[in-house]
Amino acid sequence: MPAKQLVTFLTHCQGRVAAGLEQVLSELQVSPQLQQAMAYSLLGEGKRVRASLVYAAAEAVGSQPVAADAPAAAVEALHAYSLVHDDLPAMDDDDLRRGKPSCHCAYNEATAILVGDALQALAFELLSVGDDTGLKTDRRLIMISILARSAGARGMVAGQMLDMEAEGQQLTQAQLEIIHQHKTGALISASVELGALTDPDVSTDQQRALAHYGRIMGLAFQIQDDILDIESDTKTLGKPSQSDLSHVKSTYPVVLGIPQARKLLQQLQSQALTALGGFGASAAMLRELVYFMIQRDH
Ligand code: GRG
Repeated sequence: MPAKQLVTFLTHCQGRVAAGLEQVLSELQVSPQLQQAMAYSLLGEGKRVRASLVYAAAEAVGSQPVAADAPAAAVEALHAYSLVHDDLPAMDDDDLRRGKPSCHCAYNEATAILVGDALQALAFELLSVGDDTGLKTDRRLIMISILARSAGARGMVAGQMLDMEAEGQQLTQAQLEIIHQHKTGALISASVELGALTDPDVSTDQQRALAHYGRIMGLAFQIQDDILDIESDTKTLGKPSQSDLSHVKSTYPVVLGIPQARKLLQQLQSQALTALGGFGASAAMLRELVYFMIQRDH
């Protein structure tokens, strides 16, 4: 059970990011079908871990939540795109996502491709459009660059490509770590970095420490995902369990065994907490998120 303070924090972050995303979706009026399918994939049951990391990192460096609204919405839009495309028949071919039919099942494959494309573009639009949150243009530009890097051929898409190429093969732990760091870790780490950048005066040391925390949590999050894929059930996960096994994927539990994968998670947990050593009470939510992300059940 997450700590009460974290539950309140997560609920607050979920509400804030949902309100922002609903608002922006309501302004898309050119194609009602596209708008509906985007809303279907973007709003609803997601845990909003990435948005919460943006808000928690912003809090750690002393920023107000309003400064984190645009980056939080952007990382969730980008994440939702990756899920829609990841579920496509040409990719993982999964029919269930967030407890309901995947986008291509609820609509059709072509619409799901366009939804992913539109959500990805929306992420960058959200970061680039100026408003009254106090984020200066040069900061937004750095954020766009970090998000683009984490999403593309140096980050998530590269990780997905390596993951596909590795299907049916036995990987070493080092190879697996590279895939996880890119496929899942890059966006999680970028979320923390974007949160840190909401403070115009954030120090290089703070940025380095938070980026280090983000990288550790990115890897840990995917290892726990691998364990849940084996140990949990489809209803709890809201997506098919045993998906990695059916795609003959090398994962941490497959390569190391579940006890060793858990031991590694414990090590990553203490490394992540150590990375926050230079922060005081303002990093309380980042600390709580370590436990939540590693001990989550879905
Ligand atoms: C370009 C065709 C094309 C495909 C790209 C980029 C990509 C497909 C896939 C990225 C791989 C991916 C989906 C990684 C994320 C893995 C992961 C742990 C997803 C689940 O995240 P949660 O648990 O999900 O945060 P919720 O639903 O809570 O938001």
